[in-house]
Amino acid sequence: MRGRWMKHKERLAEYAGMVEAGLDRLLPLDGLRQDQVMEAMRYSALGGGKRLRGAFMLEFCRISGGDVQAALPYACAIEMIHAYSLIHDDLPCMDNDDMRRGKPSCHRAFDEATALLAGDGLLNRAFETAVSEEAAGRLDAARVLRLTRELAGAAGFYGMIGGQCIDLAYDGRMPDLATLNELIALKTGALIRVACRMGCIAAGASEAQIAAADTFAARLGLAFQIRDDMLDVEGDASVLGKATHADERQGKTTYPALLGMEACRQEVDRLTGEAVEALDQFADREFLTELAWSLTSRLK
Ligand code: GRG
Repeated sequence: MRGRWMKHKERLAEYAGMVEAGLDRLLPLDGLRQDQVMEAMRYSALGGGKRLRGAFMLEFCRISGGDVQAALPYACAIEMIHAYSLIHDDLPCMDNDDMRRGKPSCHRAFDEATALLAGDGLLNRAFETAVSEEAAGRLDAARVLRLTRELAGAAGFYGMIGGQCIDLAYDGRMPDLATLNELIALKTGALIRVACRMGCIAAGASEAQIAAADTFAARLGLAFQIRDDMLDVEGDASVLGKATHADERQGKTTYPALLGMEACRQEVDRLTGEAVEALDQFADREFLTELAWSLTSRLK
């Protein structure tokens, strides 16, 4: 089991390397007057992060028989949106976190105004990338349209931003489990779901396969957030690259607070099992299966 995962780790590293190189190229420093913001965009988007969303997109594309190189700009676009959400999430008006990915958060390394603009810059650059000649030139127009529409929906009011809105609305109040599940399905789940869906869409997979990828990601997204909440309680800040006990300090309702740690552990396993079952639609599912199970005991 462990040996198999070591083999798959190499594929994850390969995908991460592809995304990193893509982001480096798509976020160039051109000697412009406004380069301070591009520096902040690069600071937050490059050199860190597990690249799980990008890897999910590329792997679903591969196992659906698609061209991984053609999907790469979209994987980079998803990671740009993820990086933007982390920059804004760390701002004093949101979670007010000083550390991210083992270094000062963007507004700490630069300043608040630059961090705000860097987040906005990454969000816009993601969509510029999605419809760029490089991306759109390799896929037919209907696929480009659907990929871009799905990405916009998942990042927006009906997706990730919607989740953040519900989160803010419950500041100082305790949501019940159903509300917390709904909030997390949007805030964390929407981007993970769209990454998996987009991999299938880029490859021209069947609607049944897109639905299966969606179910995999919805279950995994929830398990991922529960594990994230657990790491805030029992994780090591130096491994995590950010402060622990931040949820408690901010009075946030988390899964450990609602369920307790042991029930969280069981939920992570149960949801991951359900996620893996949904992969039945795909013949070549070993990497995603191993990756999903490895996330149940992740330390960062
Ligand atoms: C428009 C102000 C404004 C905000 C954008 C902030 C925001 C909307 C949404 C918050 C989204 C968010 C931070 C969700 C948390 C999801 C989560 C568990 C992130 C950590 O993901 P990892 O572990 O991170 O994959 P790495 O660093 O590995 O990429």
